[in-house]
Amino acid sequence: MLTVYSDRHHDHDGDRVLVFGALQANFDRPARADNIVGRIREIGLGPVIEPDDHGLEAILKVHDDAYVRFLREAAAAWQARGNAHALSATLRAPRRAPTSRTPANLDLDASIGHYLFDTVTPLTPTTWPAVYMSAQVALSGAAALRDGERAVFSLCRPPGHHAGRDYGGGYCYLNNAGIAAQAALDHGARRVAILDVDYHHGNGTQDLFYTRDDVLFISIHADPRVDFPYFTGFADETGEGTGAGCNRNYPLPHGTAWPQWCEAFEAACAGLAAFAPDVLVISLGVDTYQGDPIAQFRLGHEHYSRIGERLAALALPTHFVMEGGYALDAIGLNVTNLLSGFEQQAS
Ligand code: Q9C
Ligand code: ZN
Repeated sequence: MLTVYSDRHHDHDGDRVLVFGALQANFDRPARADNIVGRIREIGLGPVIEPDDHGLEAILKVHDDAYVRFLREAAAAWQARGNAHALSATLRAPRRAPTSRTPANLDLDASIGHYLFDTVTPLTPTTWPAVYMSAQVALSGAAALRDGERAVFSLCRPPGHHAGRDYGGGYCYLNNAGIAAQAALDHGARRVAILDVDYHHGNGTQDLFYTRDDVLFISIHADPRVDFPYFTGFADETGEGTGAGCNRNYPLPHGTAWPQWCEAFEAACAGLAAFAPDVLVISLGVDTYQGDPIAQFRLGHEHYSRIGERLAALALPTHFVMEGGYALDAIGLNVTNLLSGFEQQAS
């Protein structure tokens, strides 16, 4: 399988983040992507190519202008005031404010609270180049699929599925999977399905496509009553207006092991097949692994092979887009097991 990858993710390294008032190591480390690409090269999964630059326009199909400007400029403005450490959120808007106005002139207090919904998503002066390149990795994966690849792996970092049209959070800034899905539609696909298997609900992706019927979004994740992102991912969120019925959530309890995960996965696969999309995008998180330091599911290495095999049986052009996974010693194996399982079944 073809992998699209750029070393530029190293530019994003907000090493310490605020958790419950204390500075802690950021779980989104550059080593995550390094270990995955290392393992891909080690087992010879296939060629690893650099992304092309598909420009900002494809990003702005999915994201708000002012939000993108904030991502590009806020950290430099912060540094120009003499701050060396990364900028991160400090406030949030109170409920029932009469409007959700865009803060004027990049006022930093207001902007950071308006655009970033948690304190674990820091902005450094070089976050933007990394985030931009991560989106270009996904756009290049989408282009390779159009050029006839059966399946492509976009090794994105930073991840994207918690980012919405005008906000970021949960280590995410631009929604790479959403950008790739929209690019597929803009190049002639009539329907795209996105299956999100990351441990956390893909709140940003759900939000991007919630009122649309050209994108089916299905997510299997930890019950939002007990885990991040807490406020979305419930089973009764099924889409609105034209998008009614085109959003499906499978929340599962802490401690979920393979049989229970697989049951939700089988239901999701049936939904994907019935939708008959032209392209399938997989938001590929492997934080469902039993050894993940921030998650509470119990999948083992071998289960990722089963997931890959089952996805290949859907017989759809498939675009894997990297999301979460924080067990540094296992992330490469889990990802390559899934992609190899897919390849073996597909061939
Ligand atoms: N004690 C993704 O997997 N919560 N994002 C961190 C640390 C945020 C996960 C709490 C989890 C974000 C892409
Ligand atoms: Zn996750």
